[in-house]
Amino acid sequence: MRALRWVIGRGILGLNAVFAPKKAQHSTERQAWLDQQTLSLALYEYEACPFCVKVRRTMRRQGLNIKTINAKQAEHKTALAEQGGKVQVPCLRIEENQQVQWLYESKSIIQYLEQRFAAPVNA
Ligand SMILES: N[C@@H](CCC(=O)N[C@@H](CS)C(=O)NCC(=O)O)C(=O)O
Repeated sequence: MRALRWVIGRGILGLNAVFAPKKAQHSTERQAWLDQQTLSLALYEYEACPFCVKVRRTMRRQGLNIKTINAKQAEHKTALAEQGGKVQVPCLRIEENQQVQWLYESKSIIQYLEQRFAAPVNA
C-alpha cells in the first residue's frame, strides 16, 4: 500500500512538472508587494499530496512565493496538530495583526489566495 502510494505520488509530481502552469510575471513593484504580503503565510504540505499540488499550482499561476513547510517533519506535524487542530494538508498558516489562522481544505485555500491576490484590473 505504501509502495503504491509512493508510485502514485511520483506520477502526480511527474505530471505536475510536465504540465506546470505558466508562472505569473508581475512588474517589479507588484512582485515586491506580493512578496511582502506573503511573508506572513506558510503552506503546510506533503510534496506528493495531490491537494497540495493543486494549491502549489495556484501559487505558481499567481506568482506567489509562499514558504512551504514539510508537515512530515515531526516538529511541523506537531505544530499543525496542536495549533491548527488536526494533521491534514494542505493547510495555510495565516498570520495577521498578531493573530494566527489555520486554513484547511485545498478549495478554501485556493479561494482565499485568488480573492486576496486577484490581479489588479490594469495589470
Ligand atoms: N479535502 C481535503 C483533503 C486533504 C487530504 O486528504 N490530505 C491528506 C494528504 S493527501 C492528509 O492530510 N492526510 C492526513 C495524513 O496524511 O496524516 C483537501 O482538499 O484539502
